[in-house]
Amino acid sequence: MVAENVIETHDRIKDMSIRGAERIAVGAASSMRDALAAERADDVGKLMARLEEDGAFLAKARPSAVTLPNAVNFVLVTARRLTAENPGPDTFRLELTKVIEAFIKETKEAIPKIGRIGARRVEDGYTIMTHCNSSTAIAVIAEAHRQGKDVRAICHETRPWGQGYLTAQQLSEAGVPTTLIVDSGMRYMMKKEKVDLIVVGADSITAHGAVVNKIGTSILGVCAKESRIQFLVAAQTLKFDPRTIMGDLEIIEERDTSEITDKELPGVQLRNPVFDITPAEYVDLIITEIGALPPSYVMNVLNDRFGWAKEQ
Ligand code: RUB
Repeated sequence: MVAENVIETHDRIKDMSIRGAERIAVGAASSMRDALAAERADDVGKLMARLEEDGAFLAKARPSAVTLPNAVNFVLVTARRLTAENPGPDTFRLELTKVIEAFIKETKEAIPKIGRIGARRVEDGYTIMTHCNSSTAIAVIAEAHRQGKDVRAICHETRPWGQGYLTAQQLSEAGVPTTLIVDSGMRYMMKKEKVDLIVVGADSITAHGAVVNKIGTSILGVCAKESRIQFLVAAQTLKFDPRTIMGDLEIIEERDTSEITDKELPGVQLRNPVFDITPAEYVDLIITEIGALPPSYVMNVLNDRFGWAKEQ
């Protein structure tokens, strides 16, 4: 049986009370750590079975959010490696908890680091456009402002959930002069306001450097290319999706259509895809905690950093 706290975290990820890729990863890893602490079994095999069952259940909560399976896999791969050393149950718990806590710390420190690296790409006087609510993209814009650069931001409403309202609020609270527009105004405002830079986040990034992010991001990419505006993606390497190495396609989540409207529309089919894919050729740089990378570099990171190619 899946641990109760894990079911609760799963449900909160699914209903979006836990949202945003970093919080999803931290939430998943912490719930596996807490379930391990609460498990009374005193044999490593049973503890491992607990982790495997909880992990498999958690990973299903949001199919497009790669940080979820990455966090779960990180815990499971580490746990499996530990069992190979034949530890006692106490050592197993202790060692695994230490590694999970280090993972959570590193994950939380990645965003301010990306903010500092990304801010190097922002010049004084820049108008920056962003989409949806990415804490990583916000970190870049807010850090540039904190460093004394005169920057302005334009955000999109981001239908149907309206995450752009959060972004506008957060940037404004950080002191950045911010404008909120409807999604369909992005191309008009890009030209009208002479946008200098686009910074968006990512839910996941494929081995070939394509970016999965909130629906509308790929339109922004096309508009940016048309206007020769640099398109930056701010995302930690935990978003790089190892599943795509062997040619698996990203799953695009479709959410309940009641999020779009509660109007009766007889005979009309409603669809609510919430992410889209921006091909690598629309992306200038991916700003990560290990530096600014061209999209073609993602495969090297998956290989060098996570050893994924070797694990396949
Ligand atoms: C959020 C979204 C964000 C990315 C990156 O969508 O698309 O751009 O998750 O966010 P949702 P961050 O609201 O559907 O989760 O940079 O904070 O990880």
